[in-house]
Amino acid sequence: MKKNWLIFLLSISCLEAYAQNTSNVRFNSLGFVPQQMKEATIIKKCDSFVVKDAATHEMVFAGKTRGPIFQQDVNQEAWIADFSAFTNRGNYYIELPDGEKSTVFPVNENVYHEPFETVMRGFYLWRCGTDVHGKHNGEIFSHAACHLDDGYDDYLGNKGFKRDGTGGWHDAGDYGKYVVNAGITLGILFMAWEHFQPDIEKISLDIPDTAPKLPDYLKELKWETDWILKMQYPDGSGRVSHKLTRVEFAPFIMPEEDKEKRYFTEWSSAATADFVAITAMAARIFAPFDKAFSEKCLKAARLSYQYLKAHPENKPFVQGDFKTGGYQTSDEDDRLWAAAEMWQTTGEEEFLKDFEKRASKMNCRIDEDWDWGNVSNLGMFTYSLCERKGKNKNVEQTIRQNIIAVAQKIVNNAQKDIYRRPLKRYYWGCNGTVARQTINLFVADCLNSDKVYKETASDAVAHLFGRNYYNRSYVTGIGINPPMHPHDRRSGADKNRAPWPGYLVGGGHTATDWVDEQNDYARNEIAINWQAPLVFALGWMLK
Ligand code: 9MR
Ligand code: 9MR
Ligand code: ZN
Repeated sequence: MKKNWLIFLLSISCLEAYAQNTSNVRFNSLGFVPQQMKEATIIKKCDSFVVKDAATHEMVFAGKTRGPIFQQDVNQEAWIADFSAFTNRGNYYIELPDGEKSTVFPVNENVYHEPFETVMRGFYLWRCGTDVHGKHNGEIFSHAACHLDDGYDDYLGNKGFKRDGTGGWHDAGDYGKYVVNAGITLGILFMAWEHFQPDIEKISLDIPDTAPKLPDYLKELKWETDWILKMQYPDGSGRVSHKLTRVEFAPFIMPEEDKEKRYFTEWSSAATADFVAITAMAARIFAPFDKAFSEKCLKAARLSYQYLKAHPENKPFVQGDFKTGGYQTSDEDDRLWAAAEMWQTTGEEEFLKDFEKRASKMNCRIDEDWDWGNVSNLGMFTYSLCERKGKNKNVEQTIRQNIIAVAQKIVNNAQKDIYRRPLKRYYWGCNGTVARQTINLFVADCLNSDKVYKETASDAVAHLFGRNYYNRSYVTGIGINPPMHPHDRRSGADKNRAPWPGYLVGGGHTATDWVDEQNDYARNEIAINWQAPLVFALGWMLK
């Protein structure tokens, strides 16, 4: 009897998921801030729409749609409903002339708070070298302390020798730890702190007090920074190991069951340069809270910078025996970024000159579409927003113009897309890039304030939370019909039905081929470098 009831309830919830999935009215399922722009994409013919109060069913707004607009890549016609003028707090739904009703959405100032908290807490739940636990929708997600033997020096010519490489975050759905990917991730998270500190500080993250006196957000970033410091070679040279992983990927087991040996690998110049950039950032960001730690970071940054200066050639990482993530990338962009952060932190002219020489060589290029393989934007943004004196006017002006021109392109892309997706391409991890483009928009807004930048950024967030071809959220545990089967070893191996919460999945490789399947790691994995810009975007939306 009980079992039958369960099946009955399950089938109702499946039906509900199905109904949501086929809804023709798509928008940010997190809801809207009262003064924010409010739009929905409707993919069936309709000239008008109304907004109704979810409790009283009274009509609170009526409007005409714009459309039809046909879009090739999804092969759909769309009508756009704009109800920005409606600013009353409450819970509402959209109703079409034929009676179709959307799902219910809130309008209030706090709609981004919980998502920010859950998405940022995802980093805590990714912690390695400790037990973790977090609650979401009444369920507990937890594992015991893992990878306490990290790691071995066999590949650094010291067979069987173990030294401390514990801590940090797992990279993704796998349990490896990779410096290049940690670099872009921490860089973006530090940047979010530098710009949104007052708003971020108000949000408590429900994480253990592993760094007393630090705000929760910085506690979490220190966890990863502590680990990355261990990736510098113990020989005092300043070189930095490219990664710390097993030789092959682990099967779908919990992290504490993953007992294979893991190794510090050989260094790469890209990893070393990223190390410089983030330890330099860490030095200035932790300075007001922990002077000793700040000094330790800057010392480590200087050492690795000196090594790179003495060894200007690109030193690639070669996989050799390893089958885990490659993150192979040439180092010009990483070195540029390192120089920018060293300058911002110290003000020393050597770093400024180094940066400007490299920036000129790249024609002060700003990228519209960027990920872990190309972090020059991070260097360009830091330089551009830096208030220190002494910049070369020509370099400064060119970078500024390029930042604004590229942001305008991103705005145009989004405005042409029926789902307001700001990115033109689809590929492995492109949802992360959609989130990352909000950083371009933010920097442009700092240099040349215009409300269209933040509107476009909130459209990007809306896209990731349901205003899309699937009418689904791409973030586990949050928003409309979220992913249930991410490529994540913890989610696959634990006993909960729901996946670990708060994680952005990578997304399709065309406009219509995303699938919510665990085996499809190229479309449905989670990863720290996609998560960080989502934190950035939500951090911006807090204000
Ligand atoms: O699980 C791995 C995932 O984290 C990586 O992103 C992906 C690409 O490097 O590889 C996955 O591992 C697969 C391996 O490459 C091939 N055998 C099946 C593994 C998935 O379980
Ligand atoms: O995000 C990476 C993507 O850009 C690459 O195309 C892909 C194949 O090399 O690897 C992705 O990174 C994975 C890494 O290699 C291993 N951990 C999981 C990462 C996300 O899938
Ligand atoms: Zn671990």
